[in-house]
Amino acid sequence: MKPIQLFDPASSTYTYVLFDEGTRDAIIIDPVDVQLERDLATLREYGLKLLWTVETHAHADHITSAGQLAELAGARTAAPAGCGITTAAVQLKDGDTLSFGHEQIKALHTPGHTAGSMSFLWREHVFTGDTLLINGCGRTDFQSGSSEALYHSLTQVLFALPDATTVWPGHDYHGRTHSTIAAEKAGNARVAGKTLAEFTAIMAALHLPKPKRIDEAVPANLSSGLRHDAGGEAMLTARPAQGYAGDVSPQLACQWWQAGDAVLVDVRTDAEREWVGFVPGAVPLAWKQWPGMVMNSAFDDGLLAAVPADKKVVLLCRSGVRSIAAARRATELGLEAYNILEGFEGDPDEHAQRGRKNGWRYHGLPWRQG
Ligand SMILES: N[C@@H](CCC(=O)N[C@@H](CS)C(=O)NCC(=O)O)C(=O)O
Ligand SMILES: [Fe+2]
Repeated sequence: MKPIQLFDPASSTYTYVLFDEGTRDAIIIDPVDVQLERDLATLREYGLKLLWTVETHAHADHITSAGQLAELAGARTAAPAGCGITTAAVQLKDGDTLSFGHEQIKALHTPGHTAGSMSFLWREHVFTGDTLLINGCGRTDFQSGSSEALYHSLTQVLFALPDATTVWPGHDYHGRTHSTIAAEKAGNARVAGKTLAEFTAIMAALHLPKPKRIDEAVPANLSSGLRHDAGGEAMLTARPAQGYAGDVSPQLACQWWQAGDAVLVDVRTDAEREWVGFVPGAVPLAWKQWPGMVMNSAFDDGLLAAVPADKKVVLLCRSGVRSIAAARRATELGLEAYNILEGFEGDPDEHAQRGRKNGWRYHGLPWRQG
């Protein structure tokens, strides 16, 4: 049994989908935001239920789709505890396992590329993220990288695995797909047969250019990819969007709502509302659309009953993903529909106290302040 290996050409990132052949429960490792549709299609094609999204580290070169997959496919998010990805539902420690059906992966803490970096062992396969690359390894010159730590992770943790273990890297920049522990132990140009001092000298002499998207990607990835559209000044005009009237800030939505110009519809599930908090006066109307599910007529009926023809509708969810789908549907039904950016997400400082199972957080939403 082999993992499904998917490639993002823009960042040369490999994403992996593993699943239990009987139950069809699945896990995805290092999903990339711009490949969301491809990944959802893969899940549909194989008939899989996504239980987990897992990160090997907080990436510097692309943005994860973990947060979006959590919303759209119902997955839970997991990430290495040392990576500062505060939105991840499960903070993995060395040796922790995640189960999907009768299968499980085991987390191996392999610091060096970043201090929190992990590899994941599944059967006779190891997913090495940017710790071990084919005939290479992750760089150690930013994001808490350490060539000493990486040398230890490579030689003591990964090279201690059985020789026949298949190595599935987080990237390859030369079109190679996989390797083995035996091959890397014998021939990896940076580490095979090298002393720590030699390895450290090689790493110090790499002088690689900084990843192009690092300043945008790292902060976004610390929130499972959900917050890169957020921040800055409150936006007080609607921003045009594809397939619905526009995106609005929570502040603008609140102004419209309080002025009686708009109906506020909360498309989160009952469970989310209960855990995270209600928005008093909002119309609760859950948007459910898992892969393969047909149209949700309860949503249509509820929406048309709640929104008079002369009013706008502003749609709120947890992070601003489902509310986009709901706004598109509302538009098809003839309404002037807006998506509230960021949804109920928000203040990261509150997260530690409020975040529960899925990292849900209270937002400093205008309608919560009074
Ligand atoms: N050129 C790429 C960055 C490539 C890069 O730095 N990759 C990192 C992984 S995030 C690395 O460790 N590379 C090791 C190497 O190229 O030897 C970009 O601009 O995004
Ligand atoms: Fe990386």
